[in-house]
Formats: sequence, structure tokens, C-alpha cells
Amino acid sequence: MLELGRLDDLPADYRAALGAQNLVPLWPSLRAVLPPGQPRPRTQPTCWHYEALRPLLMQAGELTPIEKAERRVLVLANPGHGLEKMQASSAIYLGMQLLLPGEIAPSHRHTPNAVRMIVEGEGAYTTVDGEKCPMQRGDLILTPTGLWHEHGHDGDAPVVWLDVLDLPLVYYMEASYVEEGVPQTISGEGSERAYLRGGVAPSPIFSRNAPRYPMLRYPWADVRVALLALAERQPAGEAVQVAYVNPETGGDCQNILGFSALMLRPGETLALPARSPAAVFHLIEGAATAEIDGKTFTLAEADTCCAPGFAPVTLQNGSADTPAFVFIADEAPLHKKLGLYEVRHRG
Ligand code: 1HN
Repeated sequence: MLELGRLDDLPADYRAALGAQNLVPLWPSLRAVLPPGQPRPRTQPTCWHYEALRPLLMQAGELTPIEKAERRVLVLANPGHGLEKMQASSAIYLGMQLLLPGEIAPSHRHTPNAVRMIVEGEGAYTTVDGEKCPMQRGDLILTPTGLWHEHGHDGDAPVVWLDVLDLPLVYYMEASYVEEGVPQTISGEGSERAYLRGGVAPSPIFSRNAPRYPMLRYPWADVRVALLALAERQPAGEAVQVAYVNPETGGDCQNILGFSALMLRPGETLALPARSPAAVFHLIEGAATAEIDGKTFTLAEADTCCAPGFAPVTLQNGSADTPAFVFIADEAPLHKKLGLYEVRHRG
């Protein structure tokens, strides 16, 4: 590939004259914005171990009252982007949130989409758009763009969850903002019960008027049963994976990020193809390793790691007799909508 002229090849007075007119020569930067063959992601393969972050999160509970935090969160920041950017990847934000017994994280709504993956504790709940969603380990709770949400805790021990948002993208788009609310009136509970069986959906008096986000809570107990059932008939070597979908459309449950759960059978190794979207892997249950771009991370329960786009990923169950369950968040819906989605099978 032809070597192009550099900025310092140009006379200083010419560069100054360009700058004064808000002009920039393209050729010194062309290879950086259009690298050959594949992107050069800033996102680095990174792992956050729960054992290391939990004491620091509990310390935040002592240092900062909820009133001074609104949301008491330690952000899982990718060093490749600079920690202050609070990005796991170009589009994904991750944070571990702590709510102590009796605390309330007040109602608000915002443009970024969020989901919560519950990590630890009993007795907390999130109210989303008037629906009270209990939080139990492994549950996935959606708070899609524009819906009011608040968290409360009636239990007697700390509750921790992983927040996954598309905040970096929405912020980059200069579309990120919040509105403060008042405590919500609870109007319902358990919308997930309405979609308990795949293939049948509520249809009162033959009329289907599906809300835009019909299902806000995906209980882990149900997802786990679905994975175990799938594992019984799936041939060895084929991924046992379910997607969190909108049960009315079968499409992705949110607009920008995609969510799925994967079961690694005892001893199983899965070589995933390199795909253009970045992805996050969070271990719900079991023990596993994740090899990302040649870097190997050992994942214990509640550990979280991220893979840049175009990185080959190999997941391995570290146990010969127990399954491992992995929650995956990725940028695939975004890439598909933009026409950028690519899969590169290993050659
Ligand atoms: C947010 O609204 C929550 O509602 C958590 O729990 C983390 C990070 C950035 C922006 C909004 C929550 C967030 C957030």
C-alpha cells in the first residue's frame, strides 16, 4: 500500500493557515481512519474479576450514601479507551451497582437503553414503566429507552447487579439525557408470565395490541430450563445458546445491544467466529476460560470480560462434570441495522 505524506512534511505556515480556516489535510490521517483489512479497535480484551471488585463496591457503600450517588456504581472501564471514558467497548457501558437494604435509587428515565443482570442478593426490585420486577440472581431486567425506572430493596443483605447500557454510543450521538421523576405507581407485575410458553402470546378478544416492550423481566430459572432442554438435543460442538428476544416479534429485545445466554456443557470448548461487533461475557454459573485474541482469562462466577470486534473468541468449560452458563451482550443489533455486520469464520 502506497505510503502517504505526513503532516510534518507540510510547511508550518501552511498548516497554520489551514487551521485558521478550520481545514485539515486528509492524507496524513487516511490510513488511520481506513486501516487495511480490518479495524484497529481501541477496545482491549479485558477482564474484571468479581472477587477483586466486590470489596471495593462494598466500600463504596460505606463511603457514599445513596443520596450522594443516585446510582452507586463502579464502572468497568476498558483501559484501551481510557478509564475516564467509562466504556467497555465503543458502544457498551458496564457497571456493577450496589443497593443496600432499605435504600431507594429514585425514578428517572433517559435515552440510553439499559439492562440489569442480577449478580448477588435477594429482596431488591426494579420498577420499570409501572411494573415491579423482582431481582433474583441471573435474571435479566430491561429498562429500554424512555421508560421510567427506579430500584428498591426490601431484603436484609447487599444486592449487586451488572448494568449494561449503550451509553457510549448514545452519548457519542449527542443524544444522551435524563429526566427526573416521582415514585412510580405500581400498575402490574410479572409480564413474563404472559409469555410463559414460546409460540403463544396474549390475544384478548382476538386483538393483539402488543406493547413495544412486552417483556421486561427474563427470569433466570426459565432461561436455565430452556438451555438444559436445548442441550439434550443439540449435537456436541454446536452452541447451546438462546437469545433474549421480544416475544411479540422474535427480534432483538432492545434496539442497539443484543443479549443471549450460552450453556457450555461439561468439558465443552466452543470456538466462536470473529464477528464485527464487540461482545461482553459474564459468567452466571460454573467455571470457564475465555480466550480472546490470544489472551486467556479464567472466569469464576460473576466475572465479566469483553472482546473487541473482529476478535476470535474461544470459550471453555473448566469443569468436566458441571455445566457453565454465560450471559453475553453484544453490539450485533447495531451493526446489523447499520449494514456493518460481518462474521469471519476461522480459516
Ligand atoms: C442508570 O440509569 C442506572 O438506572 C445505572 O440503575 C447506571 C449509568 C449511566 C447512565 C444511567 C440505573 C447508569 C444509568
